[in-house]
Amino acid sequence: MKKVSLLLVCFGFLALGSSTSSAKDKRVIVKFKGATRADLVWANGGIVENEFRILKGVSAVIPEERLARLWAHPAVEYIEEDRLVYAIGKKPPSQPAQTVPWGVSKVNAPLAWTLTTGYNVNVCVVDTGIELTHPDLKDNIAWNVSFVTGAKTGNDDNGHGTHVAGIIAGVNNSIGVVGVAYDVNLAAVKVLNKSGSGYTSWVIKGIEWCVANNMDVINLSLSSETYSQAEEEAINTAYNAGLVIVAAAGNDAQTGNNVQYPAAYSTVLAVSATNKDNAIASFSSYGDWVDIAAPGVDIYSTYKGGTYATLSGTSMAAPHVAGCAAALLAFNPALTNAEVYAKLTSTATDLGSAGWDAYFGWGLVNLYAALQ
Ligand SMILES: [Ca+2]
Ligand SMILES: [Ca+2]
Ligand SMILES: [Ca+2]
Repeated sequence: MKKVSLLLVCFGFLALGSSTSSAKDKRVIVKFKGATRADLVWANGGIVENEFRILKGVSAVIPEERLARLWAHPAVEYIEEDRLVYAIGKKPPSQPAQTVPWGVSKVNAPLAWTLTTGYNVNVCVVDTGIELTHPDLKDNIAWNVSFVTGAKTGNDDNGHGTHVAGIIAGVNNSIGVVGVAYDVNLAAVKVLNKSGSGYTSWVIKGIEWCVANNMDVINLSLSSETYSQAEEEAINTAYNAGLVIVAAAGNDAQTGNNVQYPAAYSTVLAVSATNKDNAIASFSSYGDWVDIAAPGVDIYSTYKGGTYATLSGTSMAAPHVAGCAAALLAFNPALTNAEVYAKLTSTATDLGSAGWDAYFGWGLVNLYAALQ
């Protein structure tokens, strides 16, 4: 077995069983004035899940943009959210007020938000999944799928992928955090299990899904010290299909600084981690394959259980760059992946020794500069 680790702490890469659903669909209860008209739900692109006998209505999943039209139909009495109900004492934690995490500010995302917020760009988080019900993420999760044996959906039972997703696209609302590109469509692609490990074959299936489903950007906050020809071929195919592929450089600086894959494949943008003072993180792997740097120390983001957590790792650095790539693509959809790589690296803020170096690559990613 090939071991792949999450670049947060050390973790290992197996597949099947998949499901997809769109969270931009809404779960609703539809009550009718007379006889139940399930046909109206179907006619509006919805899926009827239950027909009630106790009242003249149905529960359904329906695209948000069709709700108004359905409600306007004379046969419909009302539509309400199919709200979550909790066992007494099991309410989710109350939500903190929204703050902008330091890393999001450091890459100049807030300055860029008047120009782009990532709208209409599709970003695959190939990881432990994303918590599908997280109040600060759910509105941005458009797809979920699992390639982990025993896991049926892209829901995150670990926490790592949820943290990564919040850095890219925490929702801009009144709670929690806000992501670098808070209007993208996220795909929760689960390839790592509850303990944060998975087989290379699961990762390959995840990348295959991203290509088959017209994704624009893939974030890979995972790694292995062992080269895989199959994984490299899958990533090269994704690159040749036009996708931007961002990977964490690894957390191996103090434990051998071995070359890390997939970061070291030539078609991948490899990201090292910096702290608040723009110094390289002590754990951040370095080498001639590092392309760019981003915040990765003490990063506050979304976490499982509807909560938030502060974590460190190149796992946290890569999604800052993935978010910048998505925002750049939303701003200029004509850019190729090679042009996105070139824009981000040529406009990065040089750190360390002059020009490219093995710690920071071309420097600290700067979204606002990349848009000029
Ligand atoms: Ca928020
Ligand atoms: Ca590279
Ligand atoms: Ca430099």
